Amino acid sequence: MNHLAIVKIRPIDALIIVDMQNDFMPGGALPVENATTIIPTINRYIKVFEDSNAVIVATRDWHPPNHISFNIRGGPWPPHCIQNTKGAEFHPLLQLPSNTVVVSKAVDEDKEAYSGFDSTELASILSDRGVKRVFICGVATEYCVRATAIDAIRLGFQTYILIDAIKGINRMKSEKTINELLDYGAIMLEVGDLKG
Ligand code: VGL
Ligand code: ZN
Repeated sequence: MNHLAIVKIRPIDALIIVDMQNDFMPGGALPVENATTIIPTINRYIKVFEDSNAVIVATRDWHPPNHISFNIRGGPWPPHCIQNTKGAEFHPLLQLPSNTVVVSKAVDEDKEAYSGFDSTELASILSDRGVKRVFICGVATEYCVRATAIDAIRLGFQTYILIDAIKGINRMKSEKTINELLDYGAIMLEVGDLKG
């Protein structure tokens, strides 16, 4: 961001695209305002990581119809990202390569899971591939991006937040999240800071 450094992407880096699903886009069941505006930038990141033979992960919220986070069960959210529905599909303009690692989370009807690492194979997939650094983008900044980043840091990955490719639900909470993640040791990057 300060253009003090250019980060060169290597095969042992991973791009983690968080929850870029129809239900989180404008018109969806749980829309994040302006979420589609980050898609062209995410596609630029995808191109850089693909050209560098790096790992590309897409997480998805993948709830059963009676998930504990839904209002009908006393949770905070309207029903969203229900398994095998249109709303749970990735946005059609997202240019995911065919070898993208898709990680489904919050699949247990009695357990909320905001982090892509929570009860998934993500940590072992990354360590199997020798990944040391993760680069996180997607939605929502203060929920699933936040939780995924905190877990990544705790697991020992050098963690970069792609600041021009995240969107939050609440602006103040999102800003607070950025400061919190900086305190935890995350590094903020934008697409111009990367080199393929
Ligand atoms: C998310 C709210 C509910 C997210 C998922 O992807 O940030 N937010 N479920
Ligand atoms: Zn959810």
